[in-house]
Amino acid sequence: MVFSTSVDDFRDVLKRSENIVVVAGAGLSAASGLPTFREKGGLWRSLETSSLATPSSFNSDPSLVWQFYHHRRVKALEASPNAAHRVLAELAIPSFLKAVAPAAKSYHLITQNVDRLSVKAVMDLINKSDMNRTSYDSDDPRLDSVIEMHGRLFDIQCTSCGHCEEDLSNPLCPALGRAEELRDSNAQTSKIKPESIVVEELPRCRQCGELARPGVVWFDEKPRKLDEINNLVQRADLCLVVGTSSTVRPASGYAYRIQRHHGTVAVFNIEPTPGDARADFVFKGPCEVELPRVLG
Ligand code: BJW
Ligand code: ZN
Repeated sequence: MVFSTSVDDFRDVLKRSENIVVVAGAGLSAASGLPTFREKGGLWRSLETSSLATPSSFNSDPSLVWQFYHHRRVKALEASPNAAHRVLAELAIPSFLKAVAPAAKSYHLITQNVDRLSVKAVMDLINKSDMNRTSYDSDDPRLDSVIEMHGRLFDIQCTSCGHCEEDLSNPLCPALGRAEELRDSNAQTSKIKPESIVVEELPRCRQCGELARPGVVWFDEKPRKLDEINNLVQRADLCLVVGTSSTVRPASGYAYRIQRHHGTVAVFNIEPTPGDARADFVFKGPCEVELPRVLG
């Protein structure tokens, strides 16, 4: 199939679309200063994601894996939503959605990202539009449009009792704070392996005191909200694939599934992806530029 790059043709499709989903990956947050997983040099200390983001890596070296996630937490805490997060967040507000997609009945952003920036972008918009509001309500239905299928970087999950809670503190525990300082001072020497922290000094569960882990989804684990996602994919007639290499299942298969029942697929990426050959539209370039340009 030869894909189109026509903005006008895409907008015609958007105007007719009823159930819209976005499938997003790390490229969505690249302009917020958060590195992607599969870019040159790796995400952290030249280690592959596949050697850190697995239950077996955590079981054999929880100190190493916690230091990786602590570093990611610090970066994500400092980051703000970019223009791509903001334009996608607008679609979560019914009046904005109707302006670009008058036939739309539903809109959902299925994100593989754990940085919370898509939720933050929606919260920022809600706070801006509701003048009297000083803080957001986490039960606001407009936030349900963001589905964080690989969990959340700021959730701390017990390895024993399963208790899970959000913790935005930095550092999460003194030992991780010290290790991050040491990492910064050794940055020039680019040490591959950090100092080891004893398990007792790593984050512990507030309920039962056992070792806690980051509340994210690692390889071989079940992604969150799969039933809800499958229902959305089943009925979607337009799918925007934004900033993902489309190499990790099950997210990598959603666009094809939507296309199989005659939905339209539009890819937004700076690089060619495995899905381009089958896509209906490809908008090559930074999504923080292309999404605002194309969605208007
Ligand atoms: C820009 C840009 C800009 C840059 N603008 N674009 C063998 C074969 C096939 C599959 C498997 C297999 N063995 C096992 C599997 C399944 C496995 C899998 O898919 N593995 C493959 C790697 C082979 N999947 C799983 O295990 C998943 N679970 C599962 O399938 O469970 C089944 C199940 C069902 C029911 C019950 C029980 C079980 C779980 C996958 C979990 C992935 N976890 C991670 C870590 C999350 C926590 C963390 O953040 O640390 O998720 S790995 C990592 O990859 C992370 C990401 O979400 C995910 C996807 O990466 P993403 O987002 O696409 O990033 P990149 O870096 O790859 O791409 C960035 C893109 O952006 C690039 O294309 C750039 O060009 C682009 N870009 N700047 C636009 N400005
Ligand atoms: Zn516990």
